[in-house]
Amino acid sequence: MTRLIFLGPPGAGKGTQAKLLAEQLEIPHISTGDILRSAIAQTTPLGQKAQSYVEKGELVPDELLLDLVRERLDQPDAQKGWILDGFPRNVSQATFLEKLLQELNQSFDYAVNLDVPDEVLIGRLLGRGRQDDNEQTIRRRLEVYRNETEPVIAFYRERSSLKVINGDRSVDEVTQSLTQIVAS
Ligand code: B4P
Repeated sequence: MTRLIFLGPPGAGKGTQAKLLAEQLEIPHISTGDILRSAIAQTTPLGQKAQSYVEKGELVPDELLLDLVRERLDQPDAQKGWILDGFPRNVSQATFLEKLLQELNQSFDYAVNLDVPDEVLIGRLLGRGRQDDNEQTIRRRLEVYRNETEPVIAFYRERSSLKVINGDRSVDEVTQSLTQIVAS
């Protein structure tokens, strides 16, 4: 049973790696970014509330995400493992997740931080060209990452659950490192 939390700055390759690994391990890839983008595309009530935050590179308010993550991790397919990609994004989400996993009687193996220098991140995101990948929004996302998400790395380090991987390598090389962590 594998349960992993993927951390890392925007463009670090969380989504790319989580998708590959989840397919390989036949477990769900749960991406809060994907859930929000799909809600925005379908103009659901969640999407309408989240859109302006995502477009500006801000974090969507916690109250829009917490119940959603609770329901998703309680689904039958999540009982055989999962990769959580993009959640938690701040310490309050990390604290929530810690309590939620206790409640659901689940644990996790590691929080994995994909480490990539800023200049590489900006190049990748501009190359991808998603709606929220313009230069101004990317800079804001990086700033939000430093202020809100980096403390989450310390949160997991203090709990001895953190693994750091160099994400500034080819997709295959990063996947290999992740596969080794899963096997360890
Ligand atoms: P996310 O969807 O989580 O996206 P991301 O951080 O931008 O990207 P990721 O790291 O997954 O990069 P990817 O693999 O795609 O968040 C988007 C927004 O949603 C946030 O700004 C926020 O507003 C909101 N949100 C999400 N979760 C939230 C939460 N919990 N709370 C509040 N708000 C939340 O890779 C990027 C590019 O790099 C791709 O083009 C890829 O092909 C390329 N790439 C990947 N790996 C590579 C490699 N090894 N070498 C070269 N290129 C590579």
